[in-house]
Amino acid sequence: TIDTNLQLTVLEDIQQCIHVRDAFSHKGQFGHALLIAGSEEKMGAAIMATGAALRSGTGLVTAQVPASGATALNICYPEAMLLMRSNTIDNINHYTAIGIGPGLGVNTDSQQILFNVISHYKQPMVIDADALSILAENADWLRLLPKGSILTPHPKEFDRVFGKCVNDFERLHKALALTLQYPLTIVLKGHYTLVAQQGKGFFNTTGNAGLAKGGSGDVLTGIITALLAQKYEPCIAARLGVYLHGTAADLALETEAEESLVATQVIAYLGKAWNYVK
Ligand code: B4P
Ligand code: MG
Repeated sequence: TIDTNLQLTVLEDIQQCIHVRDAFSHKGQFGHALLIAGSEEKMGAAIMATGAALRSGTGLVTAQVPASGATALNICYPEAMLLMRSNTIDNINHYTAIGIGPGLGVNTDSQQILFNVISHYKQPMVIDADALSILAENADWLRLLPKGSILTPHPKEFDRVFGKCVNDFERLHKALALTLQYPLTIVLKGHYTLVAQQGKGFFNTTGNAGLAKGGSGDVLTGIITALLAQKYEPCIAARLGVYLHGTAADLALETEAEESLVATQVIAYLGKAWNYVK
């Protein structure tokens, strides 16, 4: 039965899949991540996704944001490059991964961007947050997503896209079944986040309730996009990303309580998390 396809992701699994960084390497070997995120009211999501991507190994990070948010992003992360919000993106396939959705909004411009991106981009991408809500309104677009793309819904977003489930058990089985139907990876977020691909499921074993706060999902999207940009296989990028995200939150409890932990600190602890898993 389908249940024999479930396993836990533990430290040894993660250690085995981490790419070694050659001493003679240069940034061109680690990919270029593009984040399409943020809106006038929700710039924080774009900033946090960008910061998380910068701390997850990719060579270059570009964020496409509304002009009103450019200064904030430049001040927080001068390492990132910027593109001003527009419905089309030049040379889109030159980015080695795209993450879309955090704080993007769901207006017609956001729909246009999402549709343009999924119809022109040819490599796996990460679809999160508002991009998932847009997809929920246009479920036919699921078929158009680049092969290998990763969806990162929390349970409410999952139900919005795939229909109401009565409980976690039904949601789990639906996620697994969907990955047999579509060439996608689904990251169903929660305490034991599930990564599903080709009918197989991997439960994460790190993280704590300090992550139950606004912004922590945006951080996860930045991490996974950066890993995809470095050519980690989608299922590995998702499992490693979720594991690192949870580990950063666990290590942050050295100095924080679950109550006081904030998403920007999860970003700050990514360095310790990487050292822990290597
Ligand atoms: P949104 O407005 O979409 O919230 P968000 O911006 O997506 O927040 P963010 O991106 O930071 O967090 P996300 O959940 O993506 O929606 C919020 C609405 O959805 C609210 O109405 C809320 O109640 C509802 N909702 C959210 N989660 C729900 C859930 N689990 N069940 C039912 N309704 C839910 O990402 C959070 C990250 O933190 C994930 O990586 C997650 O795995 C991790 N995390 C959260 N709690 C954790 C815990 N207890 N233990 C370990 N990890 C945890
Ligand atoms: Mg979210």
